[in-house]
Amino acid sequence: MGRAFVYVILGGGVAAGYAALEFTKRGVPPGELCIISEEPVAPYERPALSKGFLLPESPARLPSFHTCVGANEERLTPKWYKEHGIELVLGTRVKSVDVRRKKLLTATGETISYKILLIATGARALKLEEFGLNGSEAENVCYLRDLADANGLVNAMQSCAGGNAVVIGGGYIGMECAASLAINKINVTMVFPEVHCMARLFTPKIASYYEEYYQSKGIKFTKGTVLSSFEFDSNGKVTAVNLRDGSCLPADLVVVGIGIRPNTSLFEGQLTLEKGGIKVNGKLQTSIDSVYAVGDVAVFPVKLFGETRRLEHVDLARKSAKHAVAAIMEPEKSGEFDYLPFFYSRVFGLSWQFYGDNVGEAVHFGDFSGTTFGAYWISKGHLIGSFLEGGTKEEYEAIATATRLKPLVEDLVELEQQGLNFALTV
Ligand code: FAD
Ligand code: NAD
Ligand code: ISD
Repeated sequence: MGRAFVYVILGGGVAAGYAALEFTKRGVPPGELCIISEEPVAPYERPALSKGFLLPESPARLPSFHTCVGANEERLTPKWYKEHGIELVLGTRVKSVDVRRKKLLTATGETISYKILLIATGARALKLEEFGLNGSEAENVCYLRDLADANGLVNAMQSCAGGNAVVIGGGYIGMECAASLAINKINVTMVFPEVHCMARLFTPKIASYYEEYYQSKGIKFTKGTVLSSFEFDSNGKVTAVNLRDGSCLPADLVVVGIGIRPNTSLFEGQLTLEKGGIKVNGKLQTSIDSVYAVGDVAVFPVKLFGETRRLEHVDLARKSAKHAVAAIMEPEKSGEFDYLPFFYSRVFGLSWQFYGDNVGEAVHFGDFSGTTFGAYWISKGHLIGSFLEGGTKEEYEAIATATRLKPLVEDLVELEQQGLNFALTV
């Protein structure tokens, strides 16, 4: 015997919180919806963990950043779920799913059945061990994916005041954690294999702006190499980081951000997987009609690009969750998901937004020695991606609108001269 629900959300992260809000907006009756999460707390805005949560003064703490405050919606506290008759099964890992029988088995031995399953299992941080290294278990080696990791990082930072941190990885976690560590007065060296930071998105010109800004805050860069091993003390704490280029960096703290893997393993052999994620259609529905997937784990059709993608960003988690619930609750009224990819970050006093796709030729604009600059990406004669640092709300809206329109661009020199005005007047 076990419990039975009409709707079950598997995973209790960003997408789960936004899906719950949408279910209630669409009138889900009390007792019909359940969220099962391995995390011990109700869904929260994960982006806060590398930003407000790590501040030395007045840091963000739950309950202040439960979903759905990140999109200026209601804040869904545990009390909210109770009042809406939504069952929160927290601190509980689902260890198997049978999509034909529509049943889940939890690690606590409970069977939970559903009519409709919404998969929102997100992703896990890649470990050094997966690259043939060891040391992840040392108490001063930190990853950052969930609240437990963030608490561990805060503790590690507190025992390392004025000391040395090595940040492994030059992506989002690397950049945001390096900034937070510097704000906490820790000496930071970033190590990554590429020639510049944020290689998946930034052009060399954009990257050099951020690298110079970081250097002005005391952050050092060791580029074009990777970790080869750690030195440990007799308590198993890391004391230094050996790099493949032969250099050695002293370390009181190591933060690792070397990418993620979507949590798909429960569904291997049961659902169609593609590009490392769970394949869904324009209704966010998987290869089994009663199962939907959203957020980091979903590979979905991006109509704008005419191909499927998996994206690892919070806006997608929020919007795909909302669309999936609309498709579940009112299938006849809901259309195909038509998503404009949107990424952003905030570090120190900097803030950027990106819309669309970063393929083709990049055309830079604005003042790279000042505070507002950007880039457009032109592919097959059309503008298909836009990046802006230091914009106003109206300017960000303008680059988003322009990117969605995919306007024809005949003269790249003229586009460069027009800069932001191109988006503002398109
Ligand atoms: P998640 O939020 O990861 O939630 C997945 C949930 O599923 C978790 O609660 C997990 O415990 C649970 N789960 C997984 N497997 C099981 C299981 N078997 N049983 C039970 N529960 C399970 N994106 C941006 O666009 N901007 C940002 O500034 C930004 N900052 C970020 C900062 C950090 C530190 C991190 C880690 C990510 C950040 N992101 C940011 C990315 C963004 O947070 C993710 O894209 C988003 O959280 C994805 O939402 P999700 O619901 O798909 O997955
Ligand atoms: P990432 O993919 O952004 O960056 C991974 C980085 O790891 C690469 O840039 C590379 O420099 C480095 N790397 C890869 N293999 C390595 C190796 N063997 N040794 C050393 N370095 C190596 O991933 P992340 O920074 O770990 O971020 C994790 C997830 O969190 C992503 O999904 C990301 O989108 C999300 N996140 C997003 C934001 C944001 O959107 N503002 C902020 C934080 C986290
Ligand atoms: O999108 C976000 C983001 O970047 C955060 O820090 O949501 C959070 C919230 O603003 C919650 O504090």
